[in-house]
Amino acid sequence: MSTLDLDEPSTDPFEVARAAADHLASATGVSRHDLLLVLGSGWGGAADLVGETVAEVETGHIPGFTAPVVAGHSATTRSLRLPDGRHALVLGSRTHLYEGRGVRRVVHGIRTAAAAGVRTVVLTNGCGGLRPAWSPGTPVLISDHINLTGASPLEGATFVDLTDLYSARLRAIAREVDPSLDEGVYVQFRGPQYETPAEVRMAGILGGDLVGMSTTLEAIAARQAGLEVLGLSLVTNLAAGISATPLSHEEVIEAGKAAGPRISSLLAEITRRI
Ligand code: 8IG
Repeated sequence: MSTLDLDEPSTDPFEVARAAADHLASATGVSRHDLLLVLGSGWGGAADLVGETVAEVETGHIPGFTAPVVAGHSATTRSLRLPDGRHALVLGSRTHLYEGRGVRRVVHGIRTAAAAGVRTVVLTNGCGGLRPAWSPGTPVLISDHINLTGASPLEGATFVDLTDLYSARLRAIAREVDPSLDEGVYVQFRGPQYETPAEVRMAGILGGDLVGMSTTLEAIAARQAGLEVLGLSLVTNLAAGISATPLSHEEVIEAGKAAGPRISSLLAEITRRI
């Protein structure tokens, strides 16, 4: 077994992350990065206004990463140069828990970015909304989360404080950019099936506003690594039972496309200020 095999329990995932960061540094020619942007469903084109692409790397070639499985997700990692000279890594795809490849793979991008020098991460996703006022295509700031996956990226007795996990400072900056942005609590289910209407009602009773299949494990790993986290959800559909129509992956892709221009400029402007 290679010492870089994330599936091997004796492997140190942080060592694999350092190897991935080394690979990125040589493949991009950028020795340190400042920010990480993770692009979820609907956010694929949103990084184009953030900065100038310095290099593009096949994600599957980076140690510890695997090629994505979800249609509509891209498989490259980009290095962007922001107008002020800072460097951002952009992950155009993520590994989801429902893929069954283990939590280490789900958070490997976060740990790699941290090893590459990143101090701030913007986690984006497409999700279902519980508030009828959030029509498909509405961006929402994540204020907190409820992790219903039963999983954690932390191994052993690793006690990490999650107070203010979704940085109030970064949320305030986002609201300076767009004062109309609402905030909500993101509830992660394991998926890959969407929720039943009863599960959506449960999420609402528990204090949730958004339902999705990503983000919380990455946010936890980011906090463990000492990163500051901003979470941005794009409500691509009303959660099951909130609207009368059934959910479809096509609807999700369509809402993402329609919201493209707004969320692109939103992400660019926020990234510039954080
Ligand atoms: I896009 O309604 C998208 N992802 N769990 N529920 C869950 N994940 C989602 C949803 C949704 N929409």
